[in-house]
Amino acid sequence: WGDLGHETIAWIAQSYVSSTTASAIKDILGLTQSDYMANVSTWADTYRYTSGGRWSAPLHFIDANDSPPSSCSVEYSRDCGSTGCSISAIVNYTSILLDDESSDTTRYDAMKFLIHFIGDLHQPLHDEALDVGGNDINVTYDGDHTNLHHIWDTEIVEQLADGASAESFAKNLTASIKAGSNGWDVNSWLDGTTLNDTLSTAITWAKEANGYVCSDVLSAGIDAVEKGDLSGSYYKAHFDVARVQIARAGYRLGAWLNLIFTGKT
Ligand code: DCM
Ligand code: DCM
Ligand code: DCM
Ligand code: ZN
Ligand code: ZN
Repeated sequence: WGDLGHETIAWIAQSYVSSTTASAIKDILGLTQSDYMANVSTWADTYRYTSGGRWSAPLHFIDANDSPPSSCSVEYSRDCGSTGCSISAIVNYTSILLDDESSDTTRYDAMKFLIHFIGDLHQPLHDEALDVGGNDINVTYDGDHTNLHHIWDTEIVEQLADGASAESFAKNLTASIKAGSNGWDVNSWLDGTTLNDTLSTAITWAKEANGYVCSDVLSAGIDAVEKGDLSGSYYKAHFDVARVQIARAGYRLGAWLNLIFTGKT
């Protein structure tokens, strides 16, 4: 996701963390301000473009080697890669936060990475290898020439927020989560979420996101998205996927941090 997506996810998570969890996060980050999570949610995207941070670039995604739109799947051993992926990163940074022996600086980076990578894991094209996660699929959006990955990271999310700040977009989505609007079955959003098995939890979340590559993102194939302007009927047909995935990411990030710091969601 772009900045708006990551910041919105962080604001949603902030409304689901307990006061004990919030204090622990603020302590690790050394922040006291109201936007303590949103404030660090995009750091990982700046860091990966620095020479010292280039190692972390593969941790933003998992390249599922499936065949959309006919077949979608994520297989950790097939897809994670020798330099790591979003799933191995979530496992690693969760274990650092759970370990009493971790140093303050290790925990600081782990917190910033975890806030970002749980977000990215929910962007369907961050769970897809085809055409470099859609980066090599040229599309037009609102008259601009861009690529399919970018419109799912940014343009679709911005159209959805309709000029709202991340904080107010998050308020809107949090209200929908509480009301179970949009047909959202929120009671099922933590199915398979367990601190006893971070790997299987992250795989469950990745498979769900990857499934949307077949059902929505590329449901009509590559040729179909290379034609026309996707800010019209394509947006209308698929914006609900971006919306539910941002809502789920925020809700799960909050629950996950509660599990880490209090043992309960
Ligand atoms: N980005 C950046 N610097 C660049 C290129 C892109 O900060 N040289 C940002 C733009 C998007 C974000 O990276 O907001 C997308 O990354 P991801 O989806 O991994 O969060
Ligand atoms: N990306 C991805 N899968 C890949 C490569 C990149 O999901 N195999 C994502 C990371 C950024 C965006 O695509 O959000 C652009 O990446 P880069 O700046 O590395 O080209
Ligand atoms: N959902 C949505 N938009 C979609 C697919 C699903 O808003 N395109 C919501 C409605 C469902 C929930 O997510 O209650 C779970 O959907 P699924 O079973 O398709 O994952
Ligand atoms: Zn991206
Ligand atoms: Zn990222």
